[in-house]
Amino acid sequence: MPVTRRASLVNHPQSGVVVTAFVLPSHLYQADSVGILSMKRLLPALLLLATALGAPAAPAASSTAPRPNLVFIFADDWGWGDLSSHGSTWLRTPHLDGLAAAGIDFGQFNVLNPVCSPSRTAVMTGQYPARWGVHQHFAHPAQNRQRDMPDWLDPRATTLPGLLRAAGYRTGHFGKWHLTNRQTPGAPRPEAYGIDEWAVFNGGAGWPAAKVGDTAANTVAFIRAHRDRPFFINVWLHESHTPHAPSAEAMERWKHLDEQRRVYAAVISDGDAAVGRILDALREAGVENNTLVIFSSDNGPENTGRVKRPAYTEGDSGVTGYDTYYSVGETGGLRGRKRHLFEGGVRVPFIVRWPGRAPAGIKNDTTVITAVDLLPTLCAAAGVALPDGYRSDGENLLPALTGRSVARTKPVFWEWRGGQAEPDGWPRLAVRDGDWKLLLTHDAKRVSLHRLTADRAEARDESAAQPDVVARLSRLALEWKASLPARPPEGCFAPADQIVPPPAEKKSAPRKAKAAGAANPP
Ligand SMILES: [Ca+2]
Repeated sequence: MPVTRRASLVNHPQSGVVVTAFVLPSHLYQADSVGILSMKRLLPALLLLATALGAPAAPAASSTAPRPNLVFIFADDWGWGDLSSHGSTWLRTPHLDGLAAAGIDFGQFNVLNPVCSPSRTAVMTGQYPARWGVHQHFAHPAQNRQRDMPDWLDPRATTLPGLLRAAGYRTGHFGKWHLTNRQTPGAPRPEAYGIDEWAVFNGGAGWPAAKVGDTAANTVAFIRAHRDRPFFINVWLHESHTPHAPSAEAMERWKHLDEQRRVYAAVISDGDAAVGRILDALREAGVENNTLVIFSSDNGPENTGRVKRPAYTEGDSGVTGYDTYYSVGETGGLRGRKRHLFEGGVRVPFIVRWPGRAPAGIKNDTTVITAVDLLPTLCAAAGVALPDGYRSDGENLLPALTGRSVARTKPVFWEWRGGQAEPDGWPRLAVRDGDWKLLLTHDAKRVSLHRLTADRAEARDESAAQPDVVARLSRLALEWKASLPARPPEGCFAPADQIVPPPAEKKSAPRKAKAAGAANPP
């Protein structure tokens, strides 16, 4: 399905003034045979004009309107540029492109950490992951100790599914979990975080492990079972994380590509197909028009491995497949990748489809929306009040999901404690306020300042020319850093006598199983 970009909300790079550009498909404004615009043709254009000028995109939901279902699809390591509708010249994502054509494609969505567990913690809690001591991915408990981390997300945290469940939603979680680790005994199960039904991989030690390839099917079954009540689903896809385990069908489709691109294109096709199956299920269940669907990714694309290794089985997910040599995802011109605070690591796709509320085919490049905004925004969409005493680090940006260009009021903060490989891994903190983003070391002695609205690629460091901006943003970042807890939360550690020492990773060992469906592994 071709993407039609009917209107774009763009930020003027020099003045910062929001201007509205119209790119109307020609059939909307072509004169008819007698030289007069027919009303049938003109009406869509007028509606579009009203929407773009900030008029309500659709009548506000009345008190009798059914509460919307919420489906949050979170891909893994899926780069901003890994969609054909984002300009990829070799990847094909017809279902995601169709989703964008039927909704809003946000150009400035940020996750709040460039790796998995902390990024997902921000989604679940609406708070910065460092507030819960989640600084990197949940690993073996011994490694978590070295990183000064808990072994799981503190179940005392207020969570998005927990709030929705308390308000009468049926909640499901299918696919990746990774709010603890497979080598971690004693971790609270998803019920402790507000999940009614789940089938996950990357869960805790001893949990029933779902197959990676069953994520869409499990989601579809949940939709069919709960079509008559409001529901919330986390769909946390495996694609395009390693080990890459493409289907035989997808591998056959892309056999004309070189082997690196073949595997990655097949993985992207499988992820896109999973989205398509879920969208089909919503339509077939008769709930498509009352369901808000979001597609996003937990961080930017994985760094491409230099050495081609044999297929292996990963300890965390139990998946057998191929390593990072095949991770050739793209950022769409953004600087950095996974594990970097530059935009390539933290700016990811964010597509919202909400029939009747979100206008179709809008591209919003002005609203800066982040992972911590999802809890307050989706609770607002569901009409669920936030509890007393809970304080989100994000804000309710629901108007943006109905087609308006909204300016956020809060700055955005990032922390990174992982590897510091040059040239893009060195920043330990980052802050964005308005157009400006500052990346800095913990002592602020090394900084890099970028005006993102004029320098999307973060190619020009303006710190020397803007000392006042550097000083202001450095102070903000260091004050935020000082506000974070010094220690991980109590009570979130595996019992020492139950911890099994980590096995050695067997990446080069002979393997019995092939990658799922990969009939002719490269
Ligand atoms: Ca990830």
